Amino acid sequence: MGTQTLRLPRSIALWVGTMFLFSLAAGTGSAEEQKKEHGGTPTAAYSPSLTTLGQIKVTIPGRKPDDPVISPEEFQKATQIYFQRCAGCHGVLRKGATGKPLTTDITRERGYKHLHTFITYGSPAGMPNWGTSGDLSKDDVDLMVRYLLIEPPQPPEFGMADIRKSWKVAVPVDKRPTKKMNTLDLDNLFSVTLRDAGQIALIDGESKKIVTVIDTGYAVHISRISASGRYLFVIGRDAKVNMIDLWMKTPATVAEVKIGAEARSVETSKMKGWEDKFAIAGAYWPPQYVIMDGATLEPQKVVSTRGMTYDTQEYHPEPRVAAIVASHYRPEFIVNVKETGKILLVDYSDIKNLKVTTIEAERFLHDGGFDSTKRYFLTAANARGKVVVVDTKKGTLTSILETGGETPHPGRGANLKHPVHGPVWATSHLGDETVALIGTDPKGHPDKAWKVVQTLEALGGGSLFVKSHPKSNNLYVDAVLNPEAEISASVAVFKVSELNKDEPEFVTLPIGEWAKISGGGQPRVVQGEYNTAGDEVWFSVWNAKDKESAIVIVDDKTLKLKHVIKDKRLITPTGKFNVFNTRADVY
Ligand code: DHE
Repeated sequence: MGTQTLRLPRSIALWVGTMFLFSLAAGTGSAEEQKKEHGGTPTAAYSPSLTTLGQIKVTIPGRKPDDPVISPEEFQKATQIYFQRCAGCHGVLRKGATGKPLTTDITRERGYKHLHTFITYGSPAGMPNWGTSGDLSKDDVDLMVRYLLIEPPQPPEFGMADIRKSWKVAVPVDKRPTKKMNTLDLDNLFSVTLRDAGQIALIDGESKKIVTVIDTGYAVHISRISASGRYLFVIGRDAKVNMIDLWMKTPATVAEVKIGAEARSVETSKMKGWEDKFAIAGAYWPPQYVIMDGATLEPQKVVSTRGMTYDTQEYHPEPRVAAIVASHYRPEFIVNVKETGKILLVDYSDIKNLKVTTIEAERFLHDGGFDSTKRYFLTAANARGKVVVVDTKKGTLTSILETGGETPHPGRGANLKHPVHGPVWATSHLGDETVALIGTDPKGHPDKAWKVVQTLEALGGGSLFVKSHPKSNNLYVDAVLNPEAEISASVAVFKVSELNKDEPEFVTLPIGEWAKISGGGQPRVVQGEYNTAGDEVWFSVWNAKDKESAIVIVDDKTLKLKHVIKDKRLITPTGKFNVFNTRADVY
């Protein structure tokens, strides 16, 4: 175990962080210079994609006489590439998001050659070098340029009629068990995303054995658990929600529904008196959220998020729904709307007369979690380098602060008891090695609240998740998307009790090496998750679909390897959600 041996030079790390914005106005050099300058980056690799939308059949919209020649097959192929690679930054309708608009008035003015150069070589301002990286062939680049010169297709809406049509109850409520029918310790069960298999594995925390593998949506993303701990909700990128009954002899899907064409988030009602009553899921396309019955997933209400940006108050046609959490203080879901920069407090106590409080926050809201009291929701406006704090008890904005790093990405964050600054919440950054610790105790430490009280330096850029536990003295920081294979397969661990030092050192855990993966690949180590007792941490060793992956379990006290889970069924494991920690928001 070395100390600070794998740090990425700050200059590279900062470069990584500036890669979000696509600028058509960036300068051009020689082809060779451009090749050198515009390598692929973690941030570019992490740009939201619309994984499933491209599979919907589209037709070429209203052709004009001077449109470039393109066949219907080519148009479909280009649409698929566009949704997977480009729409995350430039928008489904090409009206712009973190990237510049690519509407035909702009693309036609720039012309074929200009667009060809940009797609081939990228730009220092954030456009990936799709051509020189080999991600797109010469023919694909040519196709994409022609595509951008034609009006974009409008993907279909997905309203209540479609949602209802997709709704299936496999086991009605009265046919479900009335008590737990298995001997599993449900609180210590882990739901593990098997991303590219479109499945989740339920793994027993004690024996570390796979209990069952359940088919879910395509490129499944996250799991959340009902307040009682009985029902597990999983969402695929294709917006399919599976509801799994953990009381069954072998847990299985009891209901499913599709709430849109593309989605990332699902949550359930947690307020006292409303446990297991409702579920909610948020879509990337169409931009909407859907409130469902918590026992059957029957859709109750679909609400569009289209509307004005919080600042310039201009219409945005496709503001995506990012993280959703459930308040512990009010019967409300807290819904991040990415592009308009609004946080919605959706009151589920009266769905018919739905009351929604709209908080002006910041654009590009992504992920986040609660402070240790579960009163304050801290969430990253990642492309703006900020964290927004919402008081979920009062239902108001508390603060918006700069984290000082490039592209904060907390996951749900990590809560620590800092030896000097009191309770703090941590976020790492996608764009550099820093970890920002933010004071969260306005009563006990008023001068520190909602300020960055300390900045740590971990392994390098490309971090997505931090993790700690109320019973632990450790803070774990991954570096999933770091370009260096050794760094992306390692995790940095800080001792919380030693954070009083001027430059706290960390220990590097070579998790990927510990997994002893056979058959090659370049596995990345992603997202720590504690067991219920808070004495071990699980990391995914995430390899390609056709390669061996693993889950590595670390003893939290000794920081030594405790166990490696390997199984043929463990295909592309990414997120892991311990039932107790997820339902009680322990992190
Ligand atoms: Fe995620 C959470 C969106 C890529 C693993 N991811 C989230 C959330 C959102 C989101 C909005 C918060 C959900 C919530 O709390 O309700 N993720 C996106 C994207 O748009 C993006 C950038 C690209 C995409 O096309 O999906 C993306 N995410 C990834 C990955 O590549 C990861 C590393 C691997 C994977 O499984 O695809 C990944 N995202 C995760 C995980 C969480 C998550 C493990 C939950 C973390 C937690 O602790 O709660």
